[in-house]
Amino acid sequence: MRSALGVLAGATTVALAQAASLADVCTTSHAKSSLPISDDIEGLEIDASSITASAVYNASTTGDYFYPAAASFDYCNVTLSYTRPGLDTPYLLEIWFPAPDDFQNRWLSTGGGGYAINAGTSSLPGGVMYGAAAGITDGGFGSFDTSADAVFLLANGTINYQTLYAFGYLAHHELSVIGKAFSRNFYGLTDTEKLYAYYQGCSEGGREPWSQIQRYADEWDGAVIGAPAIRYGQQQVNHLYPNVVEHTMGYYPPTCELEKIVNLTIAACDALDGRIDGVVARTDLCKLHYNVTSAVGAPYSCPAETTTTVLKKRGSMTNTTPAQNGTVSALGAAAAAKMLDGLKTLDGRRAYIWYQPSATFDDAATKYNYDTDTWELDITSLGGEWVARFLELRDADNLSTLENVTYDTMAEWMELGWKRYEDSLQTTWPDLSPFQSAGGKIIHVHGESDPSIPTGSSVHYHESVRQIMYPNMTFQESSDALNEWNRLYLIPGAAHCATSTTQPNGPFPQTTLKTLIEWVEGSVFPTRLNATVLSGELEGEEQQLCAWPLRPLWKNNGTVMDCVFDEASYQTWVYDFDAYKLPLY
Ligand SMILES: *[C@@H]1O[C@H](CO)[C@@H](O)[C@H](O)[C@H]1NC(C)=O
Ligand SMILES: *[C@@H]1O[C@H](CO)[C@@H](O)[C@H](O)[C@H]1NC(C)=O
Ligand SMILES: *[C@@H]1O[C@H](CO)[C@@H](O)[C@H](O)[C@H]1NC(C)=O
Ligand SMILES: *[C@@H]1O[C@H](CO)[C@@H](O)[C@H](O)[C@H]1NC(C)=O
Ligand SMILES: *[C@@H]1O[C@H](CO)[C@@H](O)[C@H](O)[C@H]1NC(C)=O
Ligand SMILES: *[C@@H]1O[C@H](CO)[C@@H](O)[C@H](O)[C@H]1NC(C)=O
Ligand SMILES: *[C@@H]1O[C@H](CO)[C@@H](O)[C@H](O)[C@H]1NC(C)=O
Ligand SMILES: *[C@@H]1O[C@H](CO)[C@@H](O)[C@H](O)[C@H]1NC(C)=O
Ligand SMILES: *[C@@H]1O[C@H](CO)[C@@H](O)[C@H](O)[C@H]1NC(C)=O
Ligand SMILES: *[C@@H]1O[C@H](CO)[C@@H](O)[C@H](O)[C@H]1NC(C)=O
Ligand SMILES: *[C@@H]1O[C@H](CO)[C@@H](O)[C@H](O)[C@H]1NC(C)=O
Ligand SMILES: [Ca+2]
Repeated sequence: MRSALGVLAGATTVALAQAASLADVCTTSHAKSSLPISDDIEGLEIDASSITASAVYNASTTGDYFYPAAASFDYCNVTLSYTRPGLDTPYLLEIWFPAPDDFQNRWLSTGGGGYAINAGTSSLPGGVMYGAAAGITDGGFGSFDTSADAVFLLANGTINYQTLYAFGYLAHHELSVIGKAFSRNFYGLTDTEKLYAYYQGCSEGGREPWSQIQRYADEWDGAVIGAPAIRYGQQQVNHLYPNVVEHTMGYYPPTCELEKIVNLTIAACDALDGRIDGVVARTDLCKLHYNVTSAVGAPYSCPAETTTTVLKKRGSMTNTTPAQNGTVSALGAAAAAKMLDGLKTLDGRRAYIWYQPSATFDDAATKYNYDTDTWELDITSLGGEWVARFLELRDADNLSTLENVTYDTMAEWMELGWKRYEDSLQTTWPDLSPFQSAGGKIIHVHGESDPSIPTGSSVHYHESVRQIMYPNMTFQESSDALNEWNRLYLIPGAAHCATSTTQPNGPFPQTTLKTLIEWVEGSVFPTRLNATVLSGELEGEEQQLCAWPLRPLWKNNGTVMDCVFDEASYQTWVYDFDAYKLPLY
């Protein structure tokens, strides 16, 4: 398909590309003759015999949170493997090359989620539809379906450092270096023709681009970064925080009780943003004005429910909850308040932060024991696997107990992971001067009701970059200077890399890569970010999100959204991590 962005590129498309059809270029012989030479790819060795190429016509997609639907597009699916000299393990790449007529001199790297370095091929249409050759890497983990955690230990106690550093940052660098050089040859670009390079991804796929931007100034012209899993040492342990709260208090809240607290929070805070639409666009005002203690005594009821979660490597897990009726208890509200406050050491020093009020309490989920008719601890393996495998270096998927685990243990685990993986997974180096000097642009987004990575995590990193890069400027000057090239937009009501079912009228910025391309190639400055309501009664409504540190505030009875600044709200996003002696960026 011809992209709506044709006007911006096109002019530079070379003779070969104009003359050739997809069938002409989508052959193993053309792919082999387009292989970059070793010098152009930092000495990596591509196995020419591994190349496959097959044309795919009339593909379509119903869209995704990060790209819209596309009725029909064609591409050449190319796969190959390469090695680093001296290492045996091959790395696999899959690249989708648009038809020559549709190619617009663009490259797009895409990433993964959880411990996966790619999201299968699900992110690739988002590049092809904008005339970009788009790729994924397997990280050298053995297959595109193998996650880093599956090959992280060579044996109990022994880290596989190739996996660690490939996952940390190297495999993505290599994907870009090979992908860009290969694309230039595949379409016959001359040395003077510009190939624009981009990245798009969310969650772990949001950590991966920061790993590159922090190290490689020239790798890309711009990146769309969603809810990044950065500050890894803290982030992964943090999933266990509500389990430790429950275990410490000896109170295991019924799932319906926490669901009711979320509903009451949304109801109480909805209007604070100036518009009654079931969306808490100002969780900061919610923090200032709503206290979960007021939920005590509210009646709740939920029907019996069976949910099945598919677990990698472990089949699936079915969780059944009975019909529930009750009233929110003082202990339930106190547990929620403690979680919302974030992790502090036993002597009260802050070690980390929690999700914003209005986010669901997924990590806090308990399980029902039908034999004893009680709610019990259900350790989340999101955090449990991190502690068992990456901190204790045991080949295990989960922790079996939280016995003897205190808030201080949590803080110690966070510091251990931070130190051990500072140069691979932590991913919070705040000096991005080389990337900025090279002209790089960043659009960073994060759901304001994210229940898996704290929204404040993105805010804190953004503010760290501002303070480190512009130490001598006023707040206003440094915010303006940062916003010229690195912009953060919080997404009202959105969950983790997605809309939320509890706030269905919230918007999502589905066309952000298009906005980034227009900024980089067309100098269209994204003062506000286009977003569309994708579900609920307001489905189809368009909104323009505010760039941090400005915050949304609806006026004229919820018909016009302004972007405003107020100091008290801002201060709710400022954290003093005094549990550590070193600064936590
Ligand atoms: C793709 O769709 C077009 C239009 O519907 C059709 O003409 C063409 O034959 C299709 N190509 C293939 C390979 O199916
Ligand atoms: C691309 O080609 C590889 C190798 O033949 C194949 O395994 C993979 O499924 C193909 N991908 C798509 C989306 O067709
Ligand atoms: C919370 O609100 C949703 C609708 O937004 C509703 O379906 C659900 O039953 C409510 N849960 C409780 C516990 O009231
Ligand atoms: C919430 O209200 C309770 C009870 O009045 C009080 O003890 C607590 O300090 C309040 N919490 C906040 C964060 O203001
Ligand atoms: C819970 O309360 C509702 C409404 O009062 C009632 O319809 C339902 O039967 C009750 N369920 C249980 C399990 O007691
Ligand atoms: C590795 O550690 C796990 C978890 O402690 C244990 O179950 C397993 O038996 C150990 N494997 C070996 C080979 O020692
Ligand atoms: C993790 O282990 C704990 C303790 O055995 C168990 O309660 C929990 O269900 C496990 N979680 C997963 C996702 O396997
Ligand atoms: C908890 O601490 C006690 C006392 O030091 C010790 O006996 C016990 O083995 C510990 N439990 C676990 C699971 O580490
Ligand atoms: C900030 O000001 C100090 C003291 O005037 C100066 O030494 C330093 O170089 C300045 N830093 C920057 C980044 O301009
Ligand atoms: C953003 O939305 C405005 C108004 O609907 C539209 O004119 C503009 O083209 C959109 N920009 C992008 C990059 O989609
Ligand atoms: C304000 O908006 C609400 C909800 O859209 C509507 O019900 C109400 O009539 C409006 N009030 C005025 C004064 O326009
Ligand atoms: Ca609202």
